[in-house]
Amino acid sequence: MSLVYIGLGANLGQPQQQLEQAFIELARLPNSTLVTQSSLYHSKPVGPQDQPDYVNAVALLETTLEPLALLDALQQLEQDHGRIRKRHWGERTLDLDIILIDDSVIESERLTVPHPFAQQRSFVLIPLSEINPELVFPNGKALGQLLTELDNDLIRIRD
Ligand code: A4P
Ligand code: MG
Repeated sequence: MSLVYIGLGANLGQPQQQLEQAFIELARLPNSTLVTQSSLYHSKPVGPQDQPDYVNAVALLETTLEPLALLDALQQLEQDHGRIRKRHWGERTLDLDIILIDDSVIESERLTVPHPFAQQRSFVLIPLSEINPELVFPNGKALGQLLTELDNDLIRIRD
């Protein structure tokens, strides 16, 4: 049984609805339980600036799926959302990134965990801190410390 943090992002179509739907689908993954979901946040695009703002969130999943089986399942969900990937760091209908799997460090062809950019991205760290403010990354960096080094440029979407 692993605890997995998943980053959700969308900036095409109806981003907010895409993420609400994605939470429902994550809860239905085989051998998995959706433990918690963060609030949704508006964030400015990181990468190319000529794309719409994003809606971002983080989910905590408990699962017995192996990491690559989980990646397959998440990529299938992205496909089901009609994801079109135009360019690196560019716009998308749904992006599901594996942020952390327990304290695991994975560096394989298809999967890098922790997600290589998670520690620099407020749109990952702020929702993460809502779920687990005490979290420490496998490299020993505390989430609380990382947050002090970043601008809080997110706007929380009220229910
Ligand atoms: N892959 C490796 N490690 C992982 C992992 N931990 N989780 C591989 C998920 N996938 C992982 O991903 C390309 C390949 O990465 C996958 O096939 C998988 O085998 P992708 O999402 O299909 O491709 P991409 O979009 O070209 O790149 P990437 O690196 O995933 O982009 P990011 O890092 O997801 O960034 N700005 C805001 N405000 N909010 C956002 O959510 N997102 C991006 C995309 C850019 N700017 C953003 C946001
Ligand atoms: Mg991705």
